[in-house]
Amino acid sequence: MTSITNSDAWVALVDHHKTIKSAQMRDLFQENSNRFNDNHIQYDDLLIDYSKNRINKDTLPLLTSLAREAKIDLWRDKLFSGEKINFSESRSALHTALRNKSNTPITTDGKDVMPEINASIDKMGVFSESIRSGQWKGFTGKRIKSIVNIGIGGSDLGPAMVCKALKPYGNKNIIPLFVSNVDGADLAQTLEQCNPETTLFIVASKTFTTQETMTNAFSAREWLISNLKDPAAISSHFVAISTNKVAVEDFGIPTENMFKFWDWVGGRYSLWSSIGLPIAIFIGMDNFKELLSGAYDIDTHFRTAPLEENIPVVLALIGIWNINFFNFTTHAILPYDQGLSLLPSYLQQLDMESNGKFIDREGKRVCLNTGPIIWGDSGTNGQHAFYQLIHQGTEIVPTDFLMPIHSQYKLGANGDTHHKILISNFIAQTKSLMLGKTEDEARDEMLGQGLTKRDIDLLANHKSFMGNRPSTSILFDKLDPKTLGRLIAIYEHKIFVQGIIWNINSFDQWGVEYGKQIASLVLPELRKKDTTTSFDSSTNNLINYTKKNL
Ligand code: G6Q
Repeated sequence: MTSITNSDAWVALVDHHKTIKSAQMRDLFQENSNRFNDNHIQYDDLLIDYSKNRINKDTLPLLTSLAREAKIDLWRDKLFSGEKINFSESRSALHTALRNKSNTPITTDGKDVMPEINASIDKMGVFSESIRSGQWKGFTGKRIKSIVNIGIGGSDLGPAMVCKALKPYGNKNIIPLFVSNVDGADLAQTLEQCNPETTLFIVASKTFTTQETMTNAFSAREWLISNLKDPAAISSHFVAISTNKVAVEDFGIPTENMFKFWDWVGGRYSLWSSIGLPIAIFIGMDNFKELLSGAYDIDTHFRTAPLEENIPVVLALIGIWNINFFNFTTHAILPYDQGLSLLPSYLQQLDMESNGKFIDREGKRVCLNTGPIIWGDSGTNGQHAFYQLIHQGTEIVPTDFLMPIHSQYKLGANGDTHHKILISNFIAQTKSLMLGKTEDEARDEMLGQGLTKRDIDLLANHKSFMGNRPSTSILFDKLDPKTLGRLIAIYEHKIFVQGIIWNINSFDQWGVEYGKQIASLVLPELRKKDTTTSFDSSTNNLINYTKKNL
């Protein structure tokens, strides 16, 4: 395939960029009073306002031509039909099958995956209900009160993020806890909150070989047995989610306590599968199905909406515009909802592990920037920390603001004191990032405040803001399971579209595998008594210094 940068659409965008690169959004808004109307998408209660990006009426049509040139529709069909588009691992990427509410057959390796998916959902439903109802008893006959998910990366971030986001829907008698880091502090501090008689461990690992997860799982098992004084307790307190039946059995977890998933589900796309078990236990299977159904809505929208009105496509194209034409290579996720405080870390993995790649599908080095650096924190906390750089730094950071119209919590007068303050902060931020404040405006403001000419001269530049900083606002009615499913699926498909335009495989993760591989080289050296000499001098000395002082 010839590089996308040689395509007619790309060349046209390069020309277009020359004409718009110095345009100021404040002028564009003044010139076109319909700018918001022309640049937003409404889908049910979701409102996507992308008008505060550095675009004009020609930009999106040119970008959608690029998407057409990259054959987005063809790749979209390959994704949904189960074609092995993750060619470097010879796998399909069938996370969409996990929420395929239509239940139409989807085939990979000649086999329809839907019957197994449906059976897995049923098994999750029965099990989660038995925990929630108290029918499932711990070894000493008590009901389960804490569920501890032991997993890392894709086997942790999704369920952790969703359980936090949907806490208002959670069972008040169950505490979901998540242990991921092999740093013993993580497990030890979690176990301090647990009673062995009422704790269920969910060991979540696709491979069941991941060093961090297995180390934590073995220590948790030891803790349980030493407290309950009987290895037979394992079957009442441990379940596993994995593709590796043999390793699960070897660990001592009976097959009936094992929840399956499949190698065609990538870790970071797996919260829809049995990896979502902690979610199902916490919020109940009906709510878990709502989450799936929200994602299914967006799958359908992604497959059917015209490119110009297609939310994941438009967000992806605006991202391409910012990254590849303006060279804005980071992207901040700023949820104005405390429940979504883990969304930036979740999307950091989803995006950076999917598109942080420099080799294209043909095995050649890419000649353009690919995945941006994703970061962020919940509003308004970020405002009192890193927004300084977003407003006045030398780096321009495109941002996504996410905002529910209604809070799940009613506080203050009329029950909305907190929420109105939160909303006003979000709106004020997007407005100011776009408008900025000219030096004259800063001077006038200070004059009005009664400052002396000397002080005004001193401060005028410091108190001016360049503005013209791109942001996209995503509004929704409230953070419920269906909406969260929709939001996650929007980002999944956005990332997919960008990967197609960059011609990279968004579904492998050799960088993660590399980390797993190199960890096993150093550990034996740390365990040896002799001085290590086999690596470079820095590595040898780090190992030897540690050994000497351990
Ligand atoms: C996700 C990655 C990675 C993976 C973890 C855990 O897409 O592959 O984050 O989820 O390394 O792997 P296991 O589930 O096999 O323990």
